[in-house]
Amino acid sequence: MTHPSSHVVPRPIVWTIAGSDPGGGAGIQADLKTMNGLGVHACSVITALTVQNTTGVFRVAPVAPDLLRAQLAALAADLPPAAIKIGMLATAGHVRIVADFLRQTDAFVVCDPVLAATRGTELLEMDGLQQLIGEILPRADVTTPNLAEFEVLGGASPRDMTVSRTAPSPAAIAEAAGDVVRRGARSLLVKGGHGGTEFSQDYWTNGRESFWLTSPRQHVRHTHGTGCTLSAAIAAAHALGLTLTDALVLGKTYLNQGLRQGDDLGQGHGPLAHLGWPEDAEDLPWATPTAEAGRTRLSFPSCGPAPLGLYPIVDRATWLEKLLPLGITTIQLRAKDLAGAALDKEVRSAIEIARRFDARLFVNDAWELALQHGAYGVHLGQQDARQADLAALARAGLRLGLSAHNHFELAVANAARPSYIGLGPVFPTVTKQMAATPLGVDGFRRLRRLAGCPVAAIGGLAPEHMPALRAAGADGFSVISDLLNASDPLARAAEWLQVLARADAS
Ligand code: TZP
Ligand code: MG
Repeated sequence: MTHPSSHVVPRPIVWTIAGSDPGGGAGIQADLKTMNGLGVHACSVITALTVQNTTGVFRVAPVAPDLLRAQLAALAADLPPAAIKIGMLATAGHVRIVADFLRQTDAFVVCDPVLAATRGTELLEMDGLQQLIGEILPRADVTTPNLAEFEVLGGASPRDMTVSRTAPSPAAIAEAAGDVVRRGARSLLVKGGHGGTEFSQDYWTNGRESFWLTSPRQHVRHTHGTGCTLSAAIAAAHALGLTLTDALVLGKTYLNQGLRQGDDLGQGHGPLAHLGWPEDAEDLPWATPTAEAGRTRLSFPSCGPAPLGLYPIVDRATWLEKLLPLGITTIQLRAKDLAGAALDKEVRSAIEIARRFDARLFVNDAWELALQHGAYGVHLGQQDARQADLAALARAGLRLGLSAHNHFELAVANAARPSYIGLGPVFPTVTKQMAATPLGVDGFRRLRRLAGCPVAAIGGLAPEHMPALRAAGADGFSVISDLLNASDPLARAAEWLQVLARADAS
């Protein structure tokens, strides 16, 4: 017998192991809303009943240990998890039961080390803390302390947790996070949400790599359950196929959306809004190597009101002479095989031709030549952008295009507020060796919505893809092989322009 409602591909299963919040703002209830909205099947293992509302936590009653064990066993036998989010664990005994269970699963694990309510009510017994550090953190793919919890994980006395002190410096956070990782944690996301500064800055490290995620601080009253929501979103996003770093970006984006759109329920700190997969570029954080860079975001000029349109990528300036007369308004010179004087000559020639046709020429990689010769813009991959002097390009008024193919790279690009983003590969491409799996139209649409600037689709594009990609929000269509390898590239370009005109008219 088939169930009419059954999904073709079953949704991934994600567990939350946490405490119940009858007010619906935090704990199990926040986790279920988050996971459900992001499109996974959520299971809940309850560690404790709390009595709380938006004004505070009044009672905590851990469930009997055998009940915790039984819930885990029942779910493991029938609904095994792709990812697990761990929140409040209440007692050392509960920590031990969960740690034992984690040895039997290879699920992705996010640990939100809930130690006390914001108002100070203890949510994990003191002897549970050492167990959490010793047995859960080394198994959790990421642990997400707020600043107070972070200091306790680093060795501060838990009694100091609610004493508000000045926030540690970024350097101190990075150093202390490195220590916690060296002592066994797999990776840490130290959340800056409780600080008092203009930005909310979170620091992630696994001991080898690190970055900061920054968003404007939102001064809102409904902040109950932010930690639960973030960790639940990270677990759900990973279960849906995002990498850890993509899931961290998606999690913060989800949280920003909930903070921005929440309403003030109750007399205290009310719940966030839960609105499903985030779709507003305003909510995307930006990723930078340092906290300082996160507070001094760059910004590049717009490419003007005309859509990027058909955007060929060519290896020689002579292509501009052939293609620009057709009415193409955006073009990129990507002469990977040239260097030195030959590249200089090619860049100058392309700039001169583009000026004659009033076209927007982006120079790939050779940003110093583009700057020196006054090109319209520069296009850089993620690796090249790290080595280029982006501030100098911004000061000189050049446009900037940046490549991205996932949530994390979109957040990296977002730090520079580029003129456009080249998003792909959308389809398999033979032109460039790429580790990334193609986004497809749906993946493109999802990422495109979070980009706060025009987006050019790239990778394996052909004219027949244009209507669907236009509908998915593509402003431009970057193409190499379909055009340049065609038997008659100019006829093929004319065909592209016709399909584009039809897609725009419909
Ligand atoms: N970046 C992502 S895909 C790609 C680049 C440079 C190659 C696009 O070429 P094609 O031949 O249009 O697939
Ligand atoms: Mg490059």
